[in-house]
Amino acid sequence: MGPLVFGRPLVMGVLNVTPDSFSDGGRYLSVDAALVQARRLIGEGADILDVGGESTRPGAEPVPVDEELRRVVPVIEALRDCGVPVSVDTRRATVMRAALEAGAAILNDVSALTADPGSLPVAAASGAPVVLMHALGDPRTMQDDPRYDDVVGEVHDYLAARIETCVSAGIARDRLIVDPGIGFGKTLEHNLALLRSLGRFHALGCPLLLGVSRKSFIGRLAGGVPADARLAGSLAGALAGVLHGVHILRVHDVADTRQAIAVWQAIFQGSTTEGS
Ligand code: HH2
Repeated sequence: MGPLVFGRPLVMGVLNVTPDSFSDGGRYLSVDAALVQARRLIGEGADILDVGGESTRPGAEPVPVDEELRRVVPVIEALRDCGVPVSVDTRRATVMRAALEAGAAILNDVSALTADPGSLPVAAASGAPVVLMHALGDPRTMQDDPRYDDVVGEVHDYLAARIETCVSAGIARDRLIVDPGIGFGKTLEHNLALLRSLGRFHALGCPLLLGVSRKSFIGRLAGGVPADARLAGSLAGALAGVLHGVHILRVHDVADTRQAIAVWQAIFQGSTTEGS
């Protein structure tokens, strides 16, 4: 696919084909159940579907590569003609390659192509857009007392360095998308500082992706509500992203997010194109 086009923030619908994802684990494990959910997300207005076969929630154990392949490849294959681009949420080169062959159009790597030495060449050869996300450490340990002197500056500089590494490896700059990685090796205060300063990441010159949907910092701010009761907080976080001009919102609740964006844009940008 060509570079993504951004008239309004695009909505990336989350499709976790995992038994243990923090908010929807176990719901879409069979191909049929995943496809029902995919169709629902598309019907609700998803611009991209993000298919993942390995939970990256804090404390999650890695799954064997064969198991990750078994989970995501048939679903991506079945979504080949679904009408929206599919991204694959993986840290593994083998899964990236298989997903691209099955029809995935975007690579989404929460390790910013650092977890697997094979991923940089696969991404470069693919010509696909790549999401580079910041994480401090890996999911097993990332929430064990994460520390920064200046979280916004350090996340910015990390992403800047990853962009340069990717460009040197042959990935065109206009294929790169950056993401501060809310919840990935960050305390509540770190997450809030990043959300307040998202605008600073535009200096990186790449589209910005934000994932706040149902994350635990929302539970912390809302009296410990479980993941499936965090819609209102998720929308508040998403609108913070819209305020700061993010290009892609990664969400579980597509219709609600589209509605929030439409109202926001009508108020602040005078855009009342229904459903656009
Ligand atoms: N968050 C999660 C997974 N992948 N990718 C990007 N680019 N940005 C994110 O913020 C992000 C991501 C975690 O959410 P989820 O997929 O719902 O949970 P789990 O990792 O438990 O499957």
